[in-house]
Amino acid sequence: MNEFQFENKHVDAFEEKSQMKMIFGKLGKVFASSIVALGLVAVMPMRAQAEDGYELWLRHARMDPEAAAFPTGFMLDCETNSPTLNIISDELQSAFMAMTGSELVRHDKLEDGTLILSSTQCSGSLQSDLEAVESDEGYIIRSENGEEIGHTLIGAKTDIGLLYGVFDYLRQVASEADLTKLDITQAPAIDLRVLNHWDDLNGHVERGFSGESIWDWFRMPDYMSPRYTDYARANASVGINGTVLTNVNADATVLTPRYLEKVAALADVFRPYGIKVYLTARFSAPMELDGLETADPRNSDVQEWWKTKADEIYEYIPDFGGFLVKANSEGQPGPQDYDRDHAEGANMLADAVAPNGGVVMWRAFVYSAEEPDDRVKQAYDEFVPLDGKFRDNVLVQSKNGPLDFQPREPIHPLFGGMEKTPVMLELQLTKEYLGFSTHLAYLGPMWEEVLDTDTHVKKEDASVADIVDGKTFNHKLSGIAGVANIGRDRNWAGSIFDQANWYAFGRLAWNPKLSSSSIAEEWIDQTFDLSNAGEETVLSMMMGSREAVVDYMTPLGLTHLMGTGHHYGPGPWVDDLGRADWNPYYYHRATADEIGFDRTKTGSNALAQYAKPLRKKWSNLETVPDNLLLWFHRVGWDYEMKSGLTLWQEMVRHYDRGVDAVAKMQSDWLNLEGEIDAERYQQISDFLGIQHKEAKWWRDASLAYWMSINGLELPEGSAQPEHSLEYYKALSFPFAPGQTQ
Ligand code: BDP
Repeated sequence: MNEFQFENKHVDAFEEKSQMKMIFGKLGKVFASSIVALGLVAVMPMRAQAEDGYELWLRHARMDPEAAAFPTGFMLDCETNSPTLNIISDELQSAFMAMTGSELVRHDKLEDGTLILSSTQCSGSLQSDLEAVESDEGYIIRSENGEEIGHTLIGAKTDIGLLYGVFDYLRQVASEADLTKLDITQAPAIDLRVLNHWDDLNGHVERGFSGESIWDWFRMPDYMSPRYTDYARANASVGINGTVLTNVNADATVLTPRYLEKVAALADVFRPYGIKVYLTARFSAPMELDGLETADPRNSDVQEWWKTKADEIYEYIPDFGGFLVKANSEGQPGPQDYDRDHAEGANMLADAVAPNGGVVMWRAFVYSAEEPDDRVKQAYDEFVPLDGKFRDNVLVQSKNGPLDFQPREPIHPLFGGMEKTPVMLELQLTKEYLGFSTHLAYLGPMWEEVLDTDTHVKKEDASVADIVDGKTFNHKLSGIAGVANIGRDRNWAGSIFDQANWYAFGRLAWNPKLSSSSIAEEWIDQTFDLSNAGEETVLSMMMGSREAVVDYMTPLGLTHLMGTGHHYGPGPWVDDLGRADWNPYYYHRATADEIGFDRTKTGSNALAQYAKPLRKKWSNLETVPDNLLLWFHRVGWDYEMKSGLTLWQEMVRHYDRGVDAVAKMQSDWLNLEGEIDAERYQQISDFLGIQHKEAKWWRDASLAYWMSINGLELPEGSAQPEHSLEYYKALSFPFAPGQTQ
């Protein structure tokens, strides 16, 4: 029994909780607003059991038993059994108990209203029904309304596909779909849907803002926290099928037997949920662990070492997924230390895992020891010449933009730039550059913007989504990675709204063409029990939240202005760090007359890395969107914007708009008091308070700095910064969380 089920089985406490939910929840949507309007909230009893967010989107709130054609029971039409099938039964039963208050009985023969579950794997049947399902992980959900008897079929080729189908079915229930008219065929568009944990073996999470690592390495494998099961369950519920357990800034120790035993224990927990385990490989591991003199990929002892190591790993974990590697970047060892290229390094590891079906995810986030003329050009310059040289089981993993998970970047030119190599998309769920876990920033719209961007490398549509899912260049392998925002906080992600980023990552990894607003709606449906008006409010807060962050941090294509090291708060003035491209100044280059980074032909010509239509659009001041202006161009402070305002006036307008948007989120949230359980309501309220304070800090400090450079006054009606520039410059945060160790 896991913690979710434990809570659900404590029916007494649960009943009381449910009664409250019935007042404000799905049952009471219509009545809730009138109760609030009548001022009756004050006399409501307090909830016996507060919600703290642990249950994520899998709370299975109580529903009106009359409202839907709930199944009368379920039947596992299977000849064999498996741990996954047991999970399916438990999941269905505990979900229906929570939602309806009564048991979903297990039938052994077909009755009216039965939910029938079957997979080719467990019954050998259903083959023809599943012809349209393109993947072993896909499924169908079909209402079959015969003359006498109606039932719903959930079918899949594998038990894991069936588990995904069951989670989808439960999502349909939560979103109040008509359960008598379901006709769903689903298959994931992307093969590898992987979380990347930047977790160190000592429990620290690099760029983690939700507590320590959930991996309790020290106590494993003798103590396996129930959280690991809950983690697997949550991932499976949104289709995530892989997890890289360790930091890309890797520690070779995880490859030693003592740790492999722990990794194997985790893999055992995750397996029935369809989740494979991957590890980060430190390129110099043969030297560190076994005293080899070199890690040169051309050295046969080194090659042999990796083969033996890979075989050893497969003894512990027969379905080990493979390696994720950060090499020759930010001081990490790699093949270039021996004058070899990325392909030689990646191929050596690929050869080691290939006999057992493993893959290598080789990161393109490279940052060489020498200063480039423009940092954003480096990955393309290093990787494109290697296209065609990688083994079949290598994917090149690229961040969404060419710099580093900024609030807004153009797409990375590697998407479309490499035809023969599958390029995997890396997104960052943890909000290193978007206000940590206290700022509400729903990242769905940002990822949608990236996935929808047409790379123009083909005549027909070749959006980033089409490249990543392998269709544009017909790749057999495809993948997407999300840098996890998960830690040991009770609510997992540091805040309730950060759970939505985990959820959205999974849903987009399954189907990168989904809209971020439909994903947000699903998440809201499952996370809160709101009136229709309440749902609308939360949806509009979420959908506008990322743009608000862009506005108050890095408007109009500005980028990388965050405080040094920890990336907390503004530091646009920083210009004295050891290397030019570590400094915010490098990215804006503001003088009394101009601001921005010229990436056209007259500047670094980074634009040459994009296909012609994109290059033309972004090179031209007439057609470049305002939101990328200063990323690609250097213009005067008095440059006339499309709005007719000067650049300076427009910039100030954006900063003001960002702060106002947070104030609006605060007041919108206040209106929801009483519709949301006290603990989650209060934390979100407090976090919005922090966000408002920090948005204002960002605005004030940035404007104070820009004014010190351009000597301009603020437009009329715009408030002066609260403090002097010296005040903001003097702030220091030695203990800000998540720093690199
Ligand atoms: C940067 C982070 C750093 C990571 C690096 C990476 O600040 O902690 O190690 O990315 O992705 O954004 O390798």
